[in-house]
Amino acid sequence: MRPQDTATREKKQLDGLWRFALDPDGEGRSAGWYRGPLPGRRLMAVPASFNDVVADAAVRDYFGDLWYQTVVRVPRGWAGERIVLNLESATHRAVVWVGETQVAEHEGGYTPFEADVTEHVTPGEEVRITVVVNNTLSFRSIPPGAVEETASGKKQRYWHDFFNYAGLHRSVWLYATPRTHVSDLTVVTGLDGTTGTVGYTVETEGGGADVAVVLRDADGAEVATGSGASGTLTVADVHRWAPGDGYLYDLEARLVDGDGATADSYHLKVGVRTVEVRGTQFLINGEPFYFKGFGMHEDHAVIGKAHNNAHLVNDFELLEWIGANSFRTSHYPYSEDVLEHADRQGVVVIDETAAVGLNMGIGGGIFGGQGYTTFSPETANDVTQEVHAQAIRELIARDKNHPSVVLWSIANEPESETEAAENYFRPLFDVAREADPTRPVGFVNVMLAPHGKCRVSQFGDVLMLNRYYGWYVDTGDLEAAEHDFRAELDGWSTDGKPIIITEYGADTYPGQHSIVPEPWSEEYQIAYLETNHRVFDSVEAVVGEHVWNFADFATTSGIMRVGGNKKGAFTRDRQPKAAAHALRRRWRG
Ligand code: BDP
Repeated sequence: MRPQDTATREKKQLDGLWRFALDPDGEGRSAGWYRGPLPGRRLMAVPASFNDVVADAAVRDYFGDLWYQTVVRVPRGWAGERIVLNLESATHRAVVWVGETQVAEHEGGYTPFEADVTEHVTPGEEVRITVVVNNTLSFRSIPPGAVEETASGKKQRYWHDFFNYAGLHRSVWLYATPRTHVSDLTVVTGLDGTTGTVGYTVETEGGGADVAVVLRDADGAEVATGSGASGTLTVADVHRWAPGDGYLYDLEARLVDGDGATADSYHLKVGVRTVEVRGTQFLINGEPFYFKGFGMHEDHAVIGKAHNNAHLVNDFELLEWIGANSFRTSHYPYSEDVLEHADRQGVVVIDETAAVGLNMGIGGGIFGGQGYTTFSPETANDVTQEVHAQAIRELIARDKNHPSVVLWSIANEPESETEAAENYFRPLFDVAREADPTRPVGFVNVMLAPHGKCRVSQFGDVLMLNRYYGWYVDTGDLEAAEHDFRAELDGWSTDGKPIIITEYGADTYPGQHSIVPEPWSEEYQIAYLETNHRVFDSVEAVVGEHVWNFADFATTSGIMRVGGNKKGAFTRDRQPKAAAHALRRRWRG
């Protein structure tokens, strides 16, 4: 649960400039760098990816341990409270010390973790917080990678097509709650005609207390109350949460002690809506929904994958400008601020884990990965599968209450045409469904595993396809692309499931023009999109189109990439290419 300020809780943000040190010899842990000030004088902004902040290639491409440290005064008013240290993310894993005591350890770069530090801090006094982040990717991490020996030393390799930005990308908090407190809250909403239902479950820690809940509308008027740790509230004439109408109620969960006083209070924004897959339709509130939008990235100059509110608002403004109603959090869980904003704006989200690049048939776009087998005892194995399962659980635990989230994507373009892939993925779908029985689950299929060959799609509720007809295949030949794409979709249509085209796109160098549609030109990007759209419009089971990508983004160096991936409708600094205007015409009508 995110840190909050409520009648019983307080939070203190620890963002700012932290001490920062790279540890290329890996000596910091054994030398106990957490016991005192970090060596060196370098400072680093938190939140930020460290890579592009420093003007040095050795820093940008660094992998291994990197250390962050700050000193914070614990508010004196927190005496007697439970005090918690919360990190919204540390990419890709971290160990945390408060003073000289290790308080937390976490694997996975995009989900939050926290530690009860009550016993290690004194309200009113300063305390040193040290975090060692490690950004190395291996076959035991999600996403995977490998460290290889080269003529110039060890190099980090990975098979996903975006730069391995790392560090403390999101906020760090210290917060206080009463000892007896709400420890989790789950809502499931339903509709019965004009009546809405809000099923809730409140979990408590730290002692016996009664639970009371109040649901208020957006104006603050009470619309339903309940008592007990779980129950169902009903709302007559409910204002539904719907695409384009991010109406939110406020659910307050209160713990009440023996004297009727409020022991703890926690608030959750609730959007009342339903999601259902029926045949080839994707229904929101019982109505067919067509996804229009993008696969996105958390990616900006200088700050890398850091969360930034100005960029958040700007990106959503551009989504609205262009007429998008949805996006996918390709290829990792985004900051929870992004999901809260999607809730408020009525933007629909496909929420994805960081399982990208589990495919040795591709890499850095479409080629590469040679020299490895995806699934084997040495590469992705049952340990990897458990790390992956945990990534799914943590994603769902964090995002289960967001009305904007309508579909879980448990992986992007993994190997899916082999028996090993089938065995690896089957249990992971169960993990997702057990964690959330209310939303559909899928994974994103790559063109190397077309209809009839893919052995994993059978487990999904929805088919999510990334296809590059007219780019990686039929390059420059849009007539062949149209024919081949339609033929493939006719195959998938026989599965009787909704199809969302989760990626289609063409690299486009802004300012590159051509009188005939020539790849890389702005004209070609438009012609490519129009070709794809003709295909989608002619296949009934297609219920969505997400262009790859919303904006140009940073990648590793490679002969396929010119200053990063250039498939954006917008440039990296969010200026429209000609295709953005064309999409706007299609999506806004
Ligand atoms: C797909 C990946 C995406 C890449 C894209 C591309 O899902 O991450 O950026 O292709 O090559 O393979 O542009």
